[in-house]
Amino acid sequence: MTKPIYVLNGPNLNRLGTREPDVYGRTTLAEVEVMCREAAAGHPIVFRQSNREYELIEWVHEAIDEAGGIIINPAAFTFTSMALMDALKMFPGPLVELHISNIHRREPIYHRSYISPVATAVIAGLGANGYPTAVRAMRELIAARPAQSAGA
Ligand code: CA2
Repeated sequence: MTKPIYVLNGPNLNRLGTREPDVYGRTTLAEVEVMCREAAAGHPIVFRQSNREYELIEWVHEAIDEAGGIIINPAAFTFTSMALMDALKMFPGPLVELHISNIHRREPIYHRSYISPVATAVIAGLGANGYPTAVRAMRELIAARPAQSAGA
């Protein structure tokens, strides 16, 4: 059975494409979801967004049992949430932290990610194209892993 790739999106990303187009572009989150499904080429995708830290943590717990890989744009929780970092640390598969903007070119408050130290890879600054890039990279990361035995 092919385990899905979970693509999780944090607070305010449901408003993508509606403001600050110079930083975040004009692509909406619904369009990003379509881009992810195209890049997945049939690999199942679970695509979700929440403004609640609790809900994102619950989805990471769900992914520990269900997902082959996690791509997460934690948005502002990147810089604040040790709880989300603790949950992601428990995920045994590949984890890609994703940002639309290059957070390292921005103000110093955007430079210290709680998530990067527990991520397999980080993608930042490719705009909305970072999402399909992450999905393609995730398919390769999953394919490169040895098959998991039942119960492992
Ligand atoms: O570049 C990214 O993807 C971010 O994760 C987006 C976060 C920001 O806090 C991170 O530093 C970088 C914020 C997203 C704010 O949501 C918006 C939604 C629509 C338009 C503008 C912002």
